[in-house]
Amino acid sequence: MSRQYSVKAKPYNFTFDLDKTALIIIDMQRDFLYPGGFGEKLGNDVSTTNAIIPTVKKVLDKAREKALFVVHTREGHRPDLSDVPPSKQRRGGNIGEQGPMGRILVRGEYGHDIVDELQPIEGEVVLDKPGKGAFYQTDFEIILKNKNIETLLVAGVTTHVCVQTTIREANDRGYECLMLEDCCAAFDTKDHDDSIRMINQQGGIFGWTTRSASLFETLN
Ligand code: TIU
Repeated sequence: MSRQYSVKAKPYNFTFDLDKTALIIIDMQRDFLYPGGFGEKLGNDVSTTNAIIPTVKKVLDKAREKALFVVHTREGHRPDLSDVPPSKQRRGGNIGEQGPMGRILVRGEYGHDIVDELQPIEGEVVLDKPGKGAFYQTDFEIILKNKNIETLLVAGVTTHVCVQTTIREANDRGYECLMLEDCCAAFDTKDHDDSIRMINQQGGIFGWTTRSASLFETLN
């Protein structure tokens, strides 16, 4: 049976083969979704990022039902902070500090982990990344290659930082990306809306965007 689907999207319908598609969920970590974490320490209100958890969960459930390959990323660093670029530390100076959810953005801490609702299950990949993009200093590309993945459905936070960076990196490497608009969030909704336009403009310069309802219509 064919696993080829077409979903309503901007700038035009997105066609993909489920067997060559991965769902990538970017940085749905407590540090970005709950008060007291990295996101809030940078001066942001985390209510917008927190609000997408149920929608991302619905898409994750659908992906699991359809046996899609799922990758969860986590932004964070070694406990000795040896992989934090000094420039990142200077401009987000609280990495490694003790917060209410443990040391900020440090691997192994409670705040660094993915929220309970979206915890990975057996067979799903967890990708720890030190930067914004999922390809930078990780084994993401070799994993996608080994799994025969050509297209990425992209969810997570924040739209204008780690989501956009990852989509741009993927685009340069030849992957087709469909960003799931209501499964992504920025702290400021203007940054979110601007990012959507940047991705799908100029005939899909970086990829396609759609809402989860369109994906559910397609994958019913
Ligand atoms: N600051 C901000 O909007 N985001 C990040 O620092 N990382 C991610 O987007 N995950």
